[in-house]
Amino acid sequence: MDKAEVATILEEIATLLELQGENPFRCLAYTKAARAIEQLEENLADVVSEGRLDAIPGIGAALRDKVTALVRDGHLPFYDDLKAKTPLGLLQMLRLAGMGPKKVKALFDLLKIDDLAKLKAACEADRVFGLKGFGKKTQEKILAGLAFLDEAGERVRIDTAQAVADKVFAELAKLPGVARLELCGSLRRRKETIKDIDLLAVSEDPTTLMAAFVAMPMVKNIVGQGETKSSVVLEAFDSSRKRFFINCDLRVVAAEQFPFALNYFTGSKEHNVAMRQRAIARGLKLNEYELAGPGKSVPAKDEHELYKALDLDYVEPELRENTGELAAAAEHHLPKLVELSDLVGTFHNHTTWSDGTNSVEEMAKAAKKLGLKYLGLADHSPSLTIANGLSPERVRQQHIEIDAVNAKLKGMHIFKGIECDILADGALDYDDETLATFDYVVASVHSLMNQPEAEMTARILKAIRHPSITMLGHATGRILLRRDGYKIDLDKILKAAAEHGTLIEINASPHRLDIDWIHCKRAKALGLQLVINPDAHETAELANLRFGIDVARRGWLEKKDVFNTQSLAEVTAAFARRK
Ligand code: DGT
Ligand code: CA
Ligand code: ZN
Repeated sequence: MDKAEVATILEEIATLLELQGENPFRCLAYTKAARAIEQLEENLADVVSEGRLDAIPGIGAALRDKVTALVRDGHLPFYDDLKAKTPLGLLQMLRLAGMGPKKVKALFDLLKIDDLAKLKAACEADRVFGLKGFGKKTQEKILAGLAFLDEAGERVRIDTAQAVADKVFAELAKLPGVARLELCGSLRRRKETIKDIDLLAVSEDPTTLMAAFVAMPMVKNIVGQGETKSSVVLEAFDSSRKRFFINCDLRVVAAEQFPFALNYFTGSKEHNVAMRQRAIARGLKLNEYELAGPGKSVPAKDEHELYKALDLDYVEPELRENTGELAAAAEHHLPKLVELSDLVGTFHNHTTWSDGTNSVEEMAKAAKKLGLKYLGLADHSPSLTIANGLSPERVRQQHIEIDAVNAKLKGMHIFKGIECDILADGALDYDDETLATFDYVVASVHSLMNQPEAEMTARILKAIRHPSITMLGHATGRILLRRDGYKIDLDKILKAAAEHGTLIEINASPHRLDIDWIHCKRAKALGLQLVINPDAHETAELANLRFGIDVARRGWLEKKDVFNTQSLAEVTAAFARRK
């Protein structure tokens, strides 16, 4: 385990101990130790192996042994026991805004509340208000938090779900006798948010597989365990170290059923219904186990053969939303979807010049390592003061640095870009003279996001028509599971972009995925090109390009529809033409 993981667990222990009503000083010791480990400048594994943990202030003998166990063995029985004896309901209550361990414990001690349903009932009956430490406001806040959970249906972002699924695969793929193991459901279709993880396996020994599945360390609750289906609640932490829970179902089928089950459990439900109707129209019956005609079963060794049996071309999982894919498959008109390996470079990225955490050179080297040939840097403009936006003078200095790195680096070209704010009235955040010094300009809205629709639409239209603008960044401004986009007439904006040759970004940050896949389809129909940008604020986030590819594929985009599949020479020429 690395520093961050150890620190997370120590903080967790502090929380769990507090829930148990442990003495505050003991809890605080874990919090302090977590901070000390997190701020350690050296490699934690080295400190442990050289026996120097004791030298860190705040780490005594007991903590030393626990940290050592975490680093060496990757787990700690003391923590596992603590987790196991804490009910799921209490942990779910902790996730509500404003609810710390003290409050959760008080509700449990005083009102015997140990799950969300009881909490809701108590708030509605006005029994929480009036307890020590609980005002009217707190009670309202709890109810609002519960309502939000209901509405969001406890979905998680695709990156969060993917990280959990990767761990499950690592646990199960190593088991003997597992012939197939595949992801199904929304995660296989690469939807932007995920309710639960669906897995499908073929195994010679389902009993052992199921036993291993429910015994995984991440399992918080076993919902059901059987030979053909088991269901568990997994506990994990997202990238901002917030605890979350996600259901995971594992089904085991016979090898000959696999293609049918894979197809069924991949969905979407609407796609399945359309498939079944098509089978019926051919006198066949399709379900999760087989395709069958009167008195005979129609075999398929994989999904390709299943589609073929229904006179269809193979439909990629990302397209299975019943938005015309079956008609296109029947007429051999399906798009050849863009792939991650088609991307040659990308344009919307930040460095330490504004609010990024890596330098120009570090970003360029990381991009090269990913196999890209060019990287566009687009730091923030002056009005974004909290993000340390660049004044015209700092723009000039940054350009000198970029020239120097470009002269040094082989096989990687850095483009000089900027993420220029679209001001409240649609004006840009630099004078024309400064704008002319960039290779390209990403225009984005970051302020006054609740303008009325007509005003916001006019504001963005004005920017799109500005001759210096190359692309529109995160067009709707949505943050997944947190806030809706600005009120805009997106269709008007897409039409204007088509008219002026402005590119539309697919912001590949898994927090945004903006514009949405459904709008990609519309943009493509209008003849627009899109550009996939990770909006990376650190080197690791360049890899978020893969989530942008997911959106593009769900939006039926081909290589030619994506601007940054072009070579360095082509992009250079395109920028020169625009100027
Ligand atoms: P999610 O979990 O909400 O992110 O989305 P999915 O698509 O993973 O939905 P889920 O987990 O409820 O079900 C997995 C797949 O199983 C779904 O995509 C299609 C199939 N399925 C589930 N329920 C039904 C149903 O009532 N009818 C049909 N035809 N298929 C279903
Ligand atoms: Ca699912
Ligand atoms: Zn931005």
